[in-house]
Amino acid sequence: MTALPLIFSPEVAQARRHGSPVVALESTIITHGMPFPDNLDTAWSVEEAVRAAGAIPATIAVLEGKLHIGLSEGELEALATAHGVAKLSRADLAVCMAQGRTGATTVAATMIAARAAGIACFATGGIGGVHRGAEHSFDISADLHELAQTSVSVVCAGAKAILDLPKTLEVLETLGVPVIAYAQDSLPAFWSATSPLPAPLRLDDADGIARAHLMRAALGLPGGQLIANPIPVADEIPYDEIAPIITRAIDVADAQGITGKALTPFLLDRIHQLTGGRSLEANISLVRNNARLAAKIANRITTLSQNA
Ligand code: PSU
Ligand code: MN
Repeated sequence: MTALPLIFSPEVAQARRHGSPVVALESTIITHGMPFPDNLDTAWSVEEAVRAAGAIPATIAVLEGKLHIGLSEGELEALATAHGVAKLSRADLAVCMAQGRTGATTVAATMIAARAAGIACFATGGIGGVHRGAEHSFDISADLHELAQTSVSVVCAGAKAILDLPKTLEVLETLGVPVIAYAQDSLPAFWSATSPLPAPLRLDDADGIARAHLMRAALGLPGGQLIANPIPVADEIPYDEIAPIITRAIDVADAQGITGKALTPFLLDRIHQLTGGRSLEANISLVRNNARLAAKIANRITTLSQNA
């Protein structure tokens, strides 16, 4: 049988030996979600936020066919400056690895890697979801199906508001994925701390989220939890303010015929331009905020499972 080529960074390898908490981080946000050099600065500062909150960061990517769990500074920098890196989801992860190629992992692929590495908790910015017009395009991110089958708790800032949020919630409910707002009733919407939609579930601390994670395992339920952590209000772009900008960006994407994997990166980039960089600052703030919460959850999961 083919052995899985996993490579742990030294600090992740040490955390595994000591049973210390680890937080997985994705790499598509570095290669496709932000421009250089903000992507690299963000990758570093997000790793620092995880360490400061008492866990070890494991940024995940495929480098020359190997699945890396934790990247060195040099590897991070190489990814952040590379052009034309593949964006890997469940469908293309194995092909990329078998061919010895390099690719960045989306939420779906990062969850697969995290589970393979025994990591329970993962922080990102926003997950993929049901795109607007999906009734015509059928564009529904593989992230949603991954959440239904891979047992990792994913901390995000809600689904990106470029998506159809009500349809995204419906699909998550159909798939049996708990969508848990952190310490508020409203569903956060990425750049905005609140949205007009109520969140299906609410938990107010990391301990409660960790207990729910472990209870799913005790029930034998496959699949993860989606934790929707609102962006700090000081950094948000209110929902009513960002909504027309999103509509403009989607109109441009439609006019240019942008579809498939290219759509999410295109829209993020357009919105960064249309907001004069403000949405990028918000994006950086929310990822760091998610990293802090994920580290707390990872700590509680570790402590509760060691005392079980
Ligand atoms: N969140 C961000 N920036 C990103 C993404 C999420 O703040 O670039 C990426 C994630 O990797 C997510 C992917 O899994 O976008 C979703 O892409 P798609 O809609 O093509 O499934
Ligand atoms: Mn898609």
